[in-house]
Amino acid sequence: MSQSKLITMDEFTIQETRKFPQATGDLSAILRDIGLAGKIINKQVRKAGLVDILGKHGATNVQGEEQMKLDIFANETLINILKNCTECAGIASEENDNHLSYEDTFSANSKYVVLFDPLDGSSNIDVNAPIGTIFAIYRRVSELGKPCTEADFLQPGNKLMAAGYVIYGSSTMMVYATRLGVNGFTLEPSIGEFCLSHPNMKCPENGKIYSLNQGNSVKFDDGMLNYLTYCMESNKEEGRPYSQRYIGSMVADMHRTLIKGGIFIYPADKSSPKGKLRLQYECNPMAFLIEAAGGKAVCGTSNILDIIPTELHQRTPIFIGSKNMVNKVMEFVKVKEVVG
Ligand code: AHM
Ligand code: MG
Repeated sequence: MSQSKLITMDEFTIQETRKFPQATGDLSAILRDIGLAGKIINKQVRKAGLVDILGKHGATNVQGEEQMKLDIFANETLINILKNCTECAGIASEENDNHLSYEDTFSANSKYVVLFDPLDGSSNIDVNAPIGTIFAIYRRVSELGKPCTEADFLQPGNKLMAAGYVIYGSSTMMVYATRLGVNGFTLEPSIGEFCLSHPNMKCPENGKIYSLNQGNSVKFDDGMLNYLTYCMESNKEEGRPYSQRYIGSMVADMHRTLIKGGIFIYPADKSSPKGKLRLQYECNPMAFLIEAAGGKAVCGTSNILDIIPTELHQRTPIFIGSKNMVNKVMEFVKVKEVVG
């Protein structure tokens, strides 16, 4: 990135906002604050390998403060930063049973709510594999001037205003989608700014990688098993057998899927009939983003974004990625209804 061409995420979002004369810039303020939280979380993630030297999580550090677990640290960082953001009325998080409505006069008049998984894939911390923060931003449906309500957080994905993730990988990136498209920003550590590095990201229509926890296949139904056979079958013209890649960190698996194409799957199985991943702060934001990039995301027969949520922490099976690969898997797998 040549310095003269650097566009910071802040500059970019403001430029995008100006394309709409009626836009107030409130959404850019939230994206900026999520970016700020991402930078603070990133700093802590980068130190994670040092905890054995500097003191284990849960132990007391040299200043006499207790070391916080990284996922709790990430959660508190997001909650506190968004509380200070005058545009955010409240949040819901994977780490909290219920939504949190910010009880101050500014927040009561704020138009947006944010849902997040503060540190997804946290079981990967120990092995230095990528992890991430996933976020989803809705315009609230409850009355302005009053605290936000659960209904604000139970909107379907097709009502999202923006969504994305921060990936703490070999570099740190923030990728977010609005209805205008998907853009990726790489953290330039020397200036502490996310800078536009991946403009107008598109998920290739076809791919050659399937990504799932194949160790669970003893619990899969026939549709899924037949699809796996299809992926592993030889067909030169169609580029099969496909490669299998699975990091076990949704953000990392989705980042690869977005850039290289492919399909990421977390299906329902005999022990998890509703799948594992959470609709509101894992699947919907990723589905919104991948659709904005030209890809597709379904729970079986219907689009993820059309599911009407009934619970904050509800799960859904997910098939997401390159459009043609998702269409193909739908020929094999049928999941009619996913509720709760
Ligand atoms: P988490 O929110 O507890 O970290 O769980 C979500 C993670 C995803 O990042 C990943 O896709 C999946 O769980 C991996 O699950 P599994 O270990 O069952 O393959
Ligand atoms: Mg998670």
